[in-house]
Formats: sequence, C-alpha cells, structure tokens
Amino acid sequence: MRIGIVCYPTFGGSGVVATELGLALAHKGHTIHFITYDRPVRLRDHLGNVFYHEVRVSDYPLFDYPPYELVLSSKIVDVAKYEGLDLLHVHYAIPHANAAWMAQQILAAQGIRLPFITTLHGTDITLVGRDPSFEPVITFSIERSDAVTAVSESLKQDTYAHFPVKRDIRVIPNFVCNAQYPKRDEELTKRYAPNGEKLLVHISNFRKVKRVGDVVEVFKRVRERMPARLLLIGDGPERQRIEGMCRSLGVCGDILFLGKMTDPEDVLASCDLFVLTSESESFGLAALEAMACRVPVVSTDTGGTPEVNIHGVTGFLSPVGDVDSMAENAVSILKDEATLERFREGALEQARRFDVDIVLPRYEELYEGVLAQVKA
Ligand code: GMT
Repeated sequence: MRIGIVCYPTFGGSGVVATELGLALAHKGHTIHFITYDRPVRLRDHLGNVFYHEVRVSDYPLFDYPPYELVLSSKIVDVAKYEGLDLLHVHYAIPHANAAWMAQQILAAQGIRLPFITTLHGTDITLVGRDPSFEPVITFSIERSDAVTAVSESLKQDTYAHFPVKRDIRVIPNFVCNAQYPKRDEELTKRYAPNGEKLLVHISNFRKVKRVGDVVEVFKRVRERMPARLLLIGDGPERQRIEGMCRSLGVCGDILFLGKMTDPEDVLASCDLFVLTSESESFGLAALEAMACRVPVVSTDTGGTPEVNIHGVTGFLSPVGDVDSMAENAVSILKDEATLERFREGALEQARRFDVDIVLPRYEELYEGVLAQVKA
C-alpha cells in the first residue's frame, strides 16, 4: 500500500507512535509518505520506501496566525495525486483530521477518492479537544473519517463522553518494537549511580498535565529511605519551575536533568524504576517503553495507564497527587533484588503483549477494510 502519514514531528508520544508505525509498515514493504512541518524526530532509518514531505507555511505579514491547516491540506492533495496514495493516516485529531477532510473534498472534486483514518492520541480529546472552540470541528472530522482508532479503551470512552460522536471507534493500542530495546548496561548505570544508588527515571514534555513536581516529591521520599538518584529526561514549560523546586528541597545533587533525548532507551535500560505522575494519560507510551527495557513503573491511576501498568505485576498504581502512596510503592519494589527482579520480568512480559508484531497487523487489517469499503 502507499500510505500517507500526518503527525506532529516532535517528541510527543503521538509523533513517536506515528513514526514507528510508518517505519514498521515500510519494513513490511509498504511505501510511506510522512507529511509534516519538520522531519519526525524518530525518523532515523534510511529505507528506500520512506519519504518525507515538508509543510512550509508562508510568513506573509498579513497573517497573525499562519494558516498551517490550509497548507497541510494542499500538501496532502499534492502528495496523494502525484505519489498515488491509497490512504492517509492522521495522528492527533487537531488540526490533522480536518485538514485531511478538506484534502479529501478537494481530491473528490478531481475524481480521486482518498480515504483517511484518524487516530486519537489523548490530549486532542482530553485537554485541547475539550476547549469548546474546537468541539464542532473535532466532532465533525471524527464523524467524517473513514475509520477512527483510539490508543486505549479509556480514550475511546472519553471521546464518547465528551463529544456527541456516535460512530464506531476501534481501540488499537500503542506498541513497542521490543527487539530494538537494549539490555541494561552496567557501565552506563555506574555513570549515573556511581555508589550503587537506585536509579529512578521520568520522561516527559514537562507540561503541567505530567505533574513533574510530584515526581520530585516521590523521589525525595524514596531517597529518605534508600540511596537513590533521579534522571529527568525531556524538556518543556515546567522545567524551570521544577529546577527551582529541586534546589529548594535540597535534592539537586541527586537529580540529573538530561534534557531532550531522541533515543533514550540506553539510559532507560540502566534505570530501576520509571515514575509517571500524570494528571491524565490516555496510554502512557513512555511507561511502555520503560517496560520494554525491563523497568517497572510506579504511576498514577488515570485514563489508560491501568491498561498498560498492571497493579502488582508491572509496577503499582496510585491516585493522582498521592505522592506518599507512590513513594511507598516505589520503596516496596526497590527494597530487595528479588522483588525488583520479579517486577522487571512482569514489566518485560507486558511490553511483549504490545509488540509491534502483534499490533501492526491490526492496523493493516483496518487499512484493508477501509480500502475494501471504498472499492465496494
Ligand atoms: O503526553 C503528551 O503530552 C503528548 C501526547 C501526544 O499526543 O503526543 O501524548 C498522548 O499520546 C501518547 C501516544 O498515544 C500517549 O501515550 C499519551 O498518554 C498521550 N498523553 C496524554 O494523554 C496526556
């Protein structure tokens, strides 16, 4: 199949999933055209059948708001026509689904039928999407998509709860390419934990929804009970505040801010526990990536996280904001090697249930179904 993929090219989970999906499809022989405003950060492989089309918005002074969606729609039309796309898969509803719908209309006027699939990722529904100024457009473009998927059962239910949407939404969870994840490298572990401290890790875009301050509070409590250090990977609007918080709590010396990392797997695999304290999380891809590195997870019990992090098996779940409970759970996993090992195994087993080889065929089946409907 010739498949167009529209996504955010940044470090967000939706862009990562879209890119890994495109690469996995390309490995199976499909031709993939990424259409986005920058090269997706995870687009690292040089395969002959993967292409990147940049959406460049003119900065004409009349535009206070550059019309990105219009340029995106035009680019989709162009790629669909000249590369002969069979279908388009857009990740994150805003503004990708409505840009896809507009492109579909323009192509239809030229006698070309381009079906499009929308994958809902989380904040497009639970945060941004709930802003009333977006609601009619999101509802419309979800209804008009040829197929819609959500990355968790929880996100599917949230969509029905917050939007007047009636159509079927198929749950296809996020995935990991387990074969790509490295084993723990003791040398690397020693660099971050030179005195055998337990290594806690958190990865996010440092937005408010991630409650990174709670990660620091959890860490502070764990460190009172055992030698420990914390790696914070990523960057975003909350970083400066969190740095200030670390200083005032006096835990700076044991917290390392590593910034944005394109491929954090090696560092992840050198850690002992992943901490995810989000207010809401439709899936928690970073937690699944940690599990693929045999790292258990202490997380909040919100949105889709319980579908990924199994309480008592891959880690533990606590109410949002309950830093005492999360710290207690962290200590109970880290307290002895045998327990940690049991959770490590549980985490890896769970990651294998979300392997690309299991999830990818579900997307291919969906694509084939959509194409069959178009031809009928
Ligand atoms: O978490 C973010 O702020 C980024 C966002 C995105 O769309 O890139 O992540 C969402 O999609 C990920 C991939 O499907 C999910 O794993 C995240 O749980 C989801 N984030 C939220 O729901 C907050």
